[in-house]
Amino acid sequence: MRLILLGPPGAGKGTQSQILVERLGIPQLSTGDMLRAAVKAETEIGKRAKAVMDAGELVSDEIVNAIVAERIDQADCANGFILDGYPRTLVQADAVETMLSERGIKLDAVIELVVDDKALVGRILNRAEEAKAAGQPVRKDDNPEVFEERLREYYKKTAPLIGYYYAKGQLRSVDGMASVSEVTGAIAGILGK
Ligand code: B4P
Repeated sequence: MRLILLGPPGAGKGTQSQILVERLGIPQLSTGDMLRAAVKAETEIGKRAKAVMDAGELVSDEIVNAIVAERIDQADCANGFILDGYPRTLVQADAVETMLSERGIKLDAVIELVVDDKALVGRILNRAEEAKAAGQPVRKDDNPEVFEERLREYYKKTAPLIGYYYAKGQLRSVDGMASVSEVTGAIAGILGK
């Protein structure tokens, strides 16, 4: 099973991916998590990505494509994977196609989580509040100003992927405004799992 989860920031891609990992027994490949790990470890990629992520912009296609290409060749991806937050640009979508065809594998589904902008901001601010209350670090990009930029980037660079996958007949849309378990149920229905 090879899946792409598509949607604006805060739509629940990470939340659903974590649940699907358990259900499907395949790994979650979150480019956001991979980049945050690189920032934390202060690798070369991390140093280049930090300011871009803190500003709510997208990290370069070159960097992101390289980390995903390396990751999907690892043993735990042999039976499938969930791409969470990748691809996010048309250049990345082309890269996915090349990566898969070079390895003789194909996508099973592209699932779009549809959530309105107001709810997205609420979720992001809520996550920041919860982290603060639990004494955990708050993500630098989880604040109203940076979130606005993340949303702008989404509409400019990522939203065109909806038409791209629709035209290929691969897009399935799910109401991401529903509860976490209802969203999971809708995804499971699409996947027949
Ligand atoms: P990501 O880490 O992908 O962050 P995200 O879009 O905010 O996450 P997501 O949609 O997964 O939301 P979540 O489930 O956490 O990206 C961060 C940054 O990394 C980007 O801005 C960019 O700089 C960089 N980056 C990552 N990938 C890249 C790429 N491919 N190319 C270039 N740059 C890239 O949910 C958010 C909140 O909502 C949580 O608190 C959750 O509990 C809540 N929630 C989830 N589902 C809910 C529901 N159904 N109802 C109510 N609340 C819900």
